[in-house]
Amino acid sequence: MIARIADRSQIAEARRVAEALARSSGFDAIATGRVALVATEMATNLLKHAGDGQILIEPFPGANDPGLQLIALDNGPGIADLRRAMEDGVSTAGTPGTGLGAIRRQSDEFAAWSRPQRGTAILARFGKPATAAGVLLGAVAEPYPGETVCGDAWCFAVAKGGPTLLLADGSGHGAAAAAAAETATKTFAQTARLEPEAQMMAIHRALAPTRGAAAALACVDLGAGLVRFVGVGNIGGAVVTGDGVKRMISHNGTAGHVAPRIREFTYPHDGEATIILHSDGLSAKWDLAAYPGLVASHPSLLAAVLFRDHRRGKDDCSVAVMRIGP
Ligand SMILES: [Mn+2]
Repeated sequence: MIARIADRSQIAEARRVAEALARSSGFDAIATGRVALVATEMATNLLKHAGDGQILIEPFPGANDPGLQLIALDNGPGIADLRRAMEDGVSTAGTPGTGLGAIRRQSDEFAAWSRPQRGTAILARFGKPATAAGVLLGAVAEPYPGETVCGDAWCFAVAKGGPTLLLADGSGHGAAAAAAAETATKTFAQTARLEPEAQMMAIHRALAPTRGAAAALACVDLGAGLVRFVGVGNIGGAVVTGDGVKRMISHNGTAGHVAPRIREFTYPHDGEATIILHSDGLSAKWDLAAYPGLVASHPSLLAAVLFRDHRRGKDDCSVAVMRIGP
């Protein structure tokens, strides 16, 4: 969920929400305390350095363990020297700069991106995320405003063809959309021995009793230097390499109901690539040229900054990012 931070009373609210998610995710008291402390520091920093901002407080599914992430986002002046700001005792606002250093110490994974005039994004992750050698994952998924469940879902697996990322956007929003998206991720996880087109076919069949979903999966063939992409319906897909950004092609349809063409498209990569999948809750008009260094930062920060600036607002919104490299 999104904790808006515009005044001091919202610091405690962000802390409460983060604590509740940590407890319901199965974190022990000590880990829950660390999550609460980071939420407090993030909220305090947003007020102090940017005036206002938001904290995305989300589960981040681990392989076997609970996981969650907090991402602080603002449109403030940005931090000119991130490394220096990390050192305790240094703060551009003239106060003891314990914020970023404390957040880094308390979290299991930490990353930051900031540029003058482009604001700041800070990630703190707790628990071990599902991953594989040479693969870094990030995502944000937030429900339709006012809903408590998100009708979009993503999933990662090392499938037959290689590391594979799936994103599903259940039709509409609310519980029925979430159920359709969850059927897609479960089927995806159970069919990792299949090739991409066969996996999507299985998802299409499994979704028949549900409301249906847009779905896309991207499989990285490391040996052949290809991204293999299969999409049904409106999921935005892009592969970013040293040669630039290539948008990937989905066919029209609704997985579970109408999918006349389930077809794989391939895109070359040179061993290093960033794959972005997003639901139509994000406008497709994003341009990475506006965000120097963002594509090389943590995938959850890339997902979160696109969310901050390009969320449409009247839909579930999800962005999942997979980076492969040496
Ligand atoms: Mn949607």
